[in-house]
Amino acid sequence: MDLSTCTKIFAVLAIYICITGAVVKTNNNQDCPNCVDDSTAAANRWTMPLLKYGEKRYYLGIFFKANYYRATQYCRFHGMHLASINSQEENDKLEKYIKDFGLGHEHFWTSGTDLAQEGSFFWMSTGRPITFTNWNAGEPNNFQYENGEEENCMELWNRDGKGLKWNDSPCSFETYFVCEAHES
Ligand SMILES: [Ca+2]
Ligand SMILES: [Ca+2]
Repeated sequence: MDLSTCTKIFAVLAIYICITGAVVKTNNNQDCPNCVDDSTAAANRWTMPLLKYGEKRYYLGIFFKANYYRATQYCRFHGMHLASINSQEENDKLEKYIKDFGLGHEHFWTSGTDLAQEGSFFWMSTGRPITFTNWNAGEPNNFQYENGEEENCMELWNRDGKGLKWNDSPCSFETYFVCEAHES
């Protein structure tokens, strides 16, 4: 084999490698145009810092407002539940966390509800009855609206400047929400 032939073979081989590489790359893009390298997925799993409390982590759903059901669905889709609050300390930590984000004036869904039985509230996230409570004065009042809807879903709301107290609210109300994740 003379030098000229060797050079030609090398050139063809180089072109082949380039083309093959390009095809593979193109195919990857076609198969999944919106895919990102999932080697960084763990670091990017959450889009904002989570409040850690014991074995629980709270996530604030503040990128869109949703009714109780959609908020529930969103939390579940991301491997979480709407939040439950089981002590004053937990309540205070969550309240501070929300206030530190400058969102203390907003409403936030929790998983609390009396949808199953009027007046009997439980946490949908755990299925357990609500024991610790932080209701605002006069709540829960199960207010009935003109369209017949009553108040069956529990939100955090700073109604009168006394902090994020609990209020039963119509489940169709669209607002922010708190999800909770458990370490496993
Ligand atoms: Ca009710
Ligand atoms: Ca109410």
